[in-house]
Amino acid sequence: MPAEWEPHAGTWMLWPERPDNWRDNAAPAQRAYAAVAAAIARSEPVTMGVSAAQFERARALLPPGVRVVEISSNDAWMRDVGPTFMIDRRRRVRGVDWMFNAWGGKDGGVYADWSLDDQVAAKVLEIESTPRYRAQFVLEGGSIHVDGQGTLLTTEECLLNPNRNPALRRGQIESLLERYLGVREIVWLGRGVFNDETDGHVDNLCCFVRPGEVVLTWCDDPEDPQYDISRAAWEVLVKAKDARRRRLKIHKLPQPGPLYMSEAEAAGIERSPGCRPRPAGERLAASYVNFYIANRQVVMPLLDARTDRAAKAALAKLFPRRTVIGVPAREILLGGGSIHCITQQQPRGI
Ligand code: KQY
Repeated sequence: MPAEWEPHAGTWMLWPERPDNWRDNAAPAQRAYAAVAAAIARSEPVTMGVSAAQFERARALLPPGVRVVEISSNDAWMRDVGPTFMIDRRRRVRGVDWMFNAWGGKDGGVYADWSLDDQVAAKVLEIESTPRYRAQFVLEGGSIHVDGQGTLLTTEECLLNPNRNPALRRGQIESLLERYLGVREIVWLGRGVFNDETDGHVDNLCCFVRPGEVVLTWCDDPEDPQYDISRAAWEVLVKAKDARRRRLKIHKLPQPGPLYMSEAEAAGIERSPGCRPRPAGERLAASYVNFYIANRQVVMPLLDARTDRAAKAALAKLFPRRTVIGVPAREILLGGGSIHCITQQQPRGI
């Protein structure tokens, strides 16, 4: 699996629509997704999958350069339901199609019917005429990060959670990751960001910025539950070695907030029995680490006026050869994720 900073043929996204996850009939979220697509489209092709019902609206809100194709889905998290694109030894692009169970199935999953989501990866690969490997293994793209040189980062909270692959032990999961993704070294962090409904996806906590270097969401308030989580991750990272036996350089990126769902925001979300409730006052799993590396840009979430500027400056230092673009992302966060979660890179092969 190539690293995210390697050249992309393009980016895939899905259009948000369901009113029991996105407030006000998803209109504010759609504007936020359109802004993310527009930012990425400045440096690479973007394809948006939309339902038939939303085709005209999406087309109208998205820049003309964004390709809009009809793909049905249960929600709008291409990172997790899309394929994981691979490059084989002959530089040909291939796609892994993981099983998907809405972040935990009947045991804590976010919604009850994920049958359309589970077909998204196959549909993307059909559109691209890219050979598909269907894995008999539940995994979401947001639960892994790689350096493109054989190292994978993940969390125990997610990958060892019995609501994903209850029959598999740690060693078996490692073998499957090695086989499907071509990695040799797996760095297991403990828990992900506090109150992350994905059961601690690593893409909200920590990622590689280049081989041998990671950025970790950070919190200096010992009263905040994120304090211990970030320190525990740091302890693991400081002892870890990557696939080339290098020690990792760890950059800390202070978290925004803490941020919470407001009364007005919660009031705009429809309640439905098949979908996780989003009550007012709930702590949001906000993190600046959930950014996306596009061909010439880093697209980062703007979440908190008090900290956005410092976070953007920190990312600009980490990515000196890319322009850092901030996109307001609170509406995406209200639905349970951020910019990395809604995007999926397709590497350039031959
Ligand atoms: O972390 C991600 N990759 C996705 C977040 C999805 C949240 C579901 N509501």
